[in-house]
Amino acid sequence: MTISRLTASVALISALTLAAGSLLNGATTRGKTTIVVQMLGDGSGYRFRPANVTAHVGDVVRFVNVSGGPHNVVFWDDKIPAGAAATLQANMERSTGSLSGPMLNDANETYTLSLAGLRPGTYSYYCAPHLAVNMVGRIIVRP
Ligand SMILES: [Cu+2]
Repeated sequence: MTISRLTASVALISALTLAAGSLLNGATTRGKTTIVVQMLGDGSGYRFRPANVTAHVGDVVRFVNVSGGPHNVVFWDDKIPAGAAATLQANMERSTGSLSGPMLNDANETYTLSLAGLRPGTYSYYCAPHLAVNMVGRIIVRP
């Protein structure tokens, strides 16, 4: 093999390696994940379970009214990332007010919240009927 052909081969291998790297990076792109958070009210108190979840932009959080309802989800406007309110509000289907989700009155009723387009950071929320008994939770949104 001549030097020039060897150089060409090395160049080709380098190009293929770069291409493979790009494919691998593409393959690690996450799909949308649905995270379930239960809403509970029973002898152990009122709570979201799990109260703290870590998700990624584009994931979905599905709240399920398990017991002790009615429950809902309301985000504190000063306990979310700066500048995030408009997108969060737009993502809150059937919203009944500022950063407020609908009241879930029936057992097994669900509320689905998309995290699409949200700024990474911590989003803290509460259940309006049970804020006084500390029914609170938070979603940590990672890029
Ligand atoms: Cu509640």
